[in-house]
Amino acid sequence: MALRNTISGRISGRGRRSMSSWWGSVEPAPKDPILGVTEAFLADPSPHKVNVGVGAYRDDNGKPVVLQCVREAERRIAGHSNMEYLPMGGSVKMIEETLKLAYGENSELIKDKRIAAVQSLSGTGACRLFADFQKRFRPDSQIYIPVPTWSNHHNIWRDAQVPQRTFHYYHPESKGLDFAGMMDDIRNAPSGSFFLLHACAHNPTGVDPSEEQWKEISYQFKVKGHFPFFDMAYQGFASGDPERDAKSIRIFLEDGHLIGIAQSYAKNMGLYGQRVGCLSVLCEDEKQAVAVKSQLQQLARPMYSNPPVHGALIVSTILGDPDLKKLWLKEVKVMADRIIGMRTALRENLEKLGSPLLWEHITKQIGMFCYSGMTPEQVDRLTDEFHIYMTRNGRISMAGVTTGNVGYLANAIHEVTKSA
Ligand code: PLA
Repeated sequence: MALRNTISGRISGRGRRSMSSWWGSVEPAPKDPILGVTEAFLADPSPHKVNVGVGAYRDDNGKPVVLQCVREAERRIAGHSNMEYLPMGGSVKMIEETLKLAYGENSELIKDKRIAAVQSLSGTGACRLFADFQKRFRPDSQIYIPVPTWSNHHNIWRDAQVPQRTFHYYHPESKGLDFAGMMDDIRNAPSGSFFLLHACAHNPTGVDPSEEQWKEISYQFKVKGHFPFFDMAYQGFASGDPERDAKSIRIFLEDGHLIGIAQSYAKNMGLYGQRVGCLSVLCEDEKQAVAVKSQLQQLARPMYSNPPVHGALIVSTILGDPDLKKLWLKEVKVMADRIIGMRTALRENLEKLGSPLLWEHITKQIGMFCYSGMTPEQVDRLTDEFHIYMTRNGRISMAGVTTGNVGYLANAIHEVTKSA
């Protein structure tokens, strides 16, 4: 007893100091510009509050949606499937169906086994796995990222320690694509550069190149020998038809590019929290694809070992059954159409209020988001005075707009922008 007292007495001063200094230098992290908005929304007690921050689809009553095809798949899975580990690369059946959506139902590339693909932790995990792969095997490379882009792209490639460059994408005055600027940047980048492209429904701008423009982009990539990495987080949300939304990728495939794709079922199947997606890398031949896949698995193993099984089962159950797949396609279209309807309603409401600004871009832009052109200060006023929550870059998640809140939203936007 006496001895213990003596020892603890001797070390206590120093021990206490070092214990308190373990994390003494850790400062609070800045709030995430997107998910931080949800946190602030949840903390607001106002009954009038509206969340058009994160891109999460809501029905016209503002409620989260579980698709009927998902409910039916869950019913079929329950009590039947076991919960064993998936292989490191994930569910073979899920990947098979997922590749068909991106590369085409009858793709020769799939038949020739030229695609290295692994199930990923949704779209974010696919991007991160690719960034880590890029760093490991092309350690001196950089990534060209559009301005603007989904904010997390910057974090992903930063944490993978891949240096970032940017390329022109959005033209603030026209509120459309800065095609000339983009093409210049593609031409001026060192040959063999990596480029991040949004396959469809660009986040946050809602501005996509036209088919003709994609063809020109693909041509210039060929000339320069660039590597296109497609983030396809919204397949189906642009046009309502996943097949049509894969057009950009198909154009690049026709031109014979070797590409990478991040796919996500968060939005188009409403599987946000299930974290199910796919990373694929198109290779020169089967042998290369086998090698690349083994290395992707090697990256996954010490990070999370293998991906979650439930979401993969849902996806493979739906896409493996023609009737359920048909139902899914119908439900994707319903979601896309409701968003398009809300674009029209928001624009019409603003025009009816006599807004001095032009709001044509609300209906011209595509996908989940409207890049409104509002300033951070105007967004702050929306939040402070009207309890409307959105990202400070002026992005409105149209998926959170409903018949019930569109009038309130339009009125508030009019109030903060009318004297601009
Ligand atoms: N890529 C893009 C372009 C995205 O917009 C998102 C999600 C992802 C990838 C990743 O999605 P996943 O990992 O859930 O599959 N963007 C959201 C959510 C919807 C977020 O920020 O995480 C957004 O509000 O922008």
